Amino acid sequence: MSETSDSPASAPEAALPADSKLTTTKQRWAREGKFLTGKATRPESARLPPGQHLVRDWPVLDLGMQPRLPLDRWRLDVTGAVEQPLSWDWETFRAQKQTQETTDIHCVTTWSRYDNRWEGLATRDLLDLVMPKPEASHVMLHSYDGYTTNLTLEDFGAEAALIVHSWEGQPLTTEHGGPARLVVPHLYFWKSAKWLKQIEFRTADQRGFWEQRGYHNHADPWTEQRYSDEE
Ligand SMILES: Nc1nc2c(c(=O)[nH]1)N[C@H]1C(S)=C(S)[C@@H](COP(=O)(O)O)O[C@H]1N2
Ligand SMILES: [Mo]
Repeated sequence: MSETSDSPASAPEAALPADSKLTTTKQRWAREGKFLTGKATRPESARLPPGQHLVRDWPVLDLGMQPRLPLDRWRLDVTGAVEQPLSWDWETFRAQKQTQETTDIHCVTTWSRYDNRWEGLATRDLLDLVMPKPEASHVMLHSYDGYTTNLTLEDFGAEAALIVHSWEGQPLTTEHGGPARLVVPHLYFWKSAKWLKQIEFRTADQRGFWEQRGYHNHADPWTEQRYSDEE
């Protein structure tokens, strides 16, 4: 790296923005330790969670129907315990700040797939826009096929979680949840709702489709939270 005369030390201080609602929310999260995933960097030898095997193709799993959403009829609604509910059409969604992440998929049916390059809106950026109310603790994701799945606010806003519209530089196909799906890479893949329609912020937890049918409420692959500890 070469030295430049225009070093940051000699540059004038950038003016700090005044305290906005947004920075206030972030400061509150910092105080409360929100979104600490406890994630540690793992050696490559520990990349595959227990009981999983690696696949190269990308299996398709759904409830037997794949809704086809013309982009001009697509909407994403954010509802419930937020300061700024919103209803986006496709253009507005695509105009949001873009983030790329390359992450692994871990499906509860024991396949894992490494290095999926996603692009979309970071859930953290969505949180900044909608500003969850202090009492918001969970989200329920609602999909165009009637599927639902639930997450804590912390898991929804995790570092690498995205609402994606592209995979490997191409628009997400219908079978994999396009126009847009959630990807929450640190949990089993059933938490990553395809054909995303509505994100409902809630003040209490409620189990989603698979969570009501014997799957674990949290879904951490590293501790094999596959099936429910209930009943
Ligand atoms: N809307 C919707 N999202 C869904 C599902 C579904 O049936 N409907 N299946 C879940 C399950 S069980 C898995 S393993 C993944 C599968 O995603 P894929 O088909 O892209 O591999 O989507 C999850 N999200
Ligand atoms: Mo699954």
